[in-house]
Amino acid sequence: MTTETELLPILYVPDPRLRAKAKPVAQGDSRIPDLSARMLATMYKAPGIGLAAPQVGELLRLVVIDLHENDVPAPVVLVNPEIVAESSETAVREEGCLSLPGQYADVTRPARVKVRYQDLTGAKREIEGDGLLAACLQHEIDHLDGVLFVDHISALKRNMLLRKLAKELKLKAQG
Ligand code: K1U
Ligand code: ZN
Repeated sequence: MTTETELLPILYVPDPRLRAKAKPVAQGDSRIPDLSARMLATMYKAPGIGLAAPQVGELLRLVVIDLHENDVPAPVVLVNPEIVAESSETAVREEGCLSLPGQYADVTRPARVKVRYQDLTGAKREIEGDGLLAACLQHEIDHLDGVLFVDHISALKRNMLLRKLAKELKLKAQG
C-alpha cells in the first residue's frame, strides 16, 4: 500500500502572507520533515522548480528546489538559507512564480550566488551556482522576505502584470 503525500494550497497575490517576513526555523523543529515533503510534492504537482514556505502560508525560512535537470530528480531542502556571496556581474532571465500563475517577466539579478543553509539533519551546507540555479535560489530567498519577482521590474510593467493577474484570477473564480 502507498500513501500519497498531502498537497498544500499555493497562495496567490495579493495574499498578505506573501508580503510578510518569514521567521527562522528553530533547531530540531519537528514540523520541518513533513512540511518539506509536502512542499516538494506540491512543487512537483504545480509544476515548478522551487517553492518557499510562505507560498503555502507557513511563515518559516524554508525552501525546496529541484531544477529537474536531465530529467533526474534532485530535490534540495534548504532550511534558513542565506546568500553569503554574489557576483557583481548580472544576468537577465525570464521568471515565473507559482503565486502569480501565468505571469512572466525578464528579471535582472546577480549572475552567480553562494547560499549557506541547513539540511534536514541540521548540518550546515552550501550551494553555489549560476544560470537557472542562481535565479531560482534568489527568487526563493526573496519569498522569505516578502519580495516577489515583480518587485525587480519597472512599476509600469509590474502594474500591468498585476492587473492582468487579478483579471485572470477573477475569471477563473467565476468558472
Ligand atoms: O517560487 C516559485 O514561485 C516557483 C518558480 C521558481 C522560479 C522560476 C523561474 C525562475 C526563477 C524561479 C517556478 O517554478 S515557476 C514555474 C517554472 O519555472 C517551471 C515549471 C515547470 C518546468 C520548468 C520551470
Ligand atoms: Zn515565486
